[in-house]
Amino acid sequence: MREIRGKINGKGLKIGIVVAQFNELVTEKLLRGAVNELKQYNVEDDDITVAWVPGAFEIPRIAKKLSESGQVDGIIALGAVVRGETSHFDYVCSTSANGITDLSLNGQVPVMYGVLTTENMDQAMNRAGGKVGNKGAECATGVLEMIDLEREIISGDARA
Ligand code: INI
Repeated sequence: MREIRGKINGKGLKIGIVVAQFNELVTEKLLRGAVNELKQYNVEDDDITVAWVPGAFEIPRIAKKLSESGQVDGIIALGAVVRGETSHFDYVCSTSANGITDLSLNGQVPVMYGVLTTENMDQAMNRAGGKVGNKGAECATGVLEMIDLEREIISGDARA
């Protein structure tokens, strides 16, 4: 049996983070969680690019530009869509998720989905460093794991 698991080591890696300004109270906590975790795993401050977009709807376009730029090894998308605050919750959620999924499958580098979709602000805050952890931090270890996993598969090292 061949089992492959990506290593979580950010040394020398460049990471792009696309973060929504909408519900910034939540998203800045997701961002802080992601950045702290990346640094914990040896990503240099200078190797982190943070791009702020207006809302979750705009994330896929800018994430695509970053992916195509060749400037990053992986991307983290961060946002917070809260049902209580919008009548077009489902639309914003699905367009954002579909765009990020498309980029994840067809783009140049791994992409992590750190867009919270919750019924209310409490649930969002709980997932942004509260009772249920920090989705930004989860995405940080996840992107490092994905980058290594992909490299192992592409290089064939996994077969060694
Ligand atoms: N954008 C979010 O990131 N979260 C939300 O909860 C939200 N609500 O509630 O509407 C939201 N809307 C803005 C949207 O993402 C776009 O920025 C806007 O429609 C302009 O294109």
